[in-house]
Amino acid sequence: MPEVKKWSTIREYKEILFDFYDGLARLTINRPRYRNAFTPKTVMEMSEALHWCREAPEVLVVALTGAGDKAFCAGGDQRVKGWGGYIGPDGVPRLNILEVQKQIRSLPKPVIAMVNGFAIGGGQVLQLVCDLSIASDRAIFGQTGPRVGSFDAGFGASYLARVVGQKKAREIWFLCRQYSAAEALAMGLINTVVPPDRLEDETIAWARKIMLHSPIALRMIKMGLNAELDGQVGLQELAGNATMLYYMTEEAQEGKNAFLQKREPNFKKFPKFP
Ligand code: S0N
Repeated sequence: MPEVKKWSTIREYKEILFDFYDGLARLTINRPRYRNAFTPKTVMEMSEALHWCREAPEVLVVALTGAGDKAFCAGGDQRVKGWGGYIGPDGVPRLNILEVQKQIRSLPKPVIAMVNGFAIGGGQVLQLVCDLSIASDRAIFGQTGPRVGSFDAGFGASYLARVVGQKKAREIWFLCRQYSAAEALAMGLINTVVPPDRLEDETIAWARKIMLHSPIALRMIKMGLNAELDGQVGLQELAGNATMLYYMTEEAQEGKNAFLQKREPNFKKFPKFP
């Protein structure tokens, strides 16, 4: 019997869908008319949803996808691109997708890109910064920046090069070609390829497998994998997680308790591992 999935809406938004099922939060860019290109408003909604995922203990894994069967995301909406960035309803030019990229990397839970179609431009970078990528065999990947007057020289270039190698990253950006899911898999850009009708089930299966594992081990390994690439910020994230673990020890509690009880701390009683 095929599993009946009862996705429940977490919150209503204008340009994204945000729902939950069995430990998995699903964030869907919901602009299929424009191949799920994002506007500043889409990005603000994504950012709020990701923040919610960070806070919610019931969310163990996050999936990012696009509405419909044609596109994951076609990058920034070129129709609202103005001087200095993408112009939202407030008239302010923004490149706020960069904040969302950082949020995905610092979220202490695995994020899986469920790539159902075109992942182009900033959409390709979005799938890239996710921890894992599962693609439909109809998915297409590529950058268009140099053709349409934009570029992402941050994660979109340097992290891409770490993932697929310098030569391939330069090819992707300089030639602005499109690559099939099979080609993306061969270059290590994604983790697996499935038929379109298997995409959701496969993502849920991967998420469930992850959910069996220690959340703290997962967050520490994610931060460790990021740390070297993200420089001081990566180190700060890793250190912050280490601090959280330290605060869970009696040794850390002893320091705080001694201060509050106006006595000298006794750290001698704690084990010293080699
Ligand atoms: C995705 C493509 C290949 C799909 O082709 P297909 O299936 O033939 O559909 P189309 O007929 O082309 O599209 C259907 C309708 O959707 C509209 N549309 C598609 N993509 C966009 C888009 N990005 N913006 C606005 N509209 C879009 C089409 O116009 C069409 O509408 P109608 O029916 O009215 O004609 C193909 O659509 C395609 O190539 N799309 C453009 C992809 C692209 O160039 N994206 C932008 C690339 N740049 C970025 O994403 C940069 C953003 C960014 O992340 C960033 C990061 C760091 C620093 C700077 C930036 C930055 O913003 O510059």
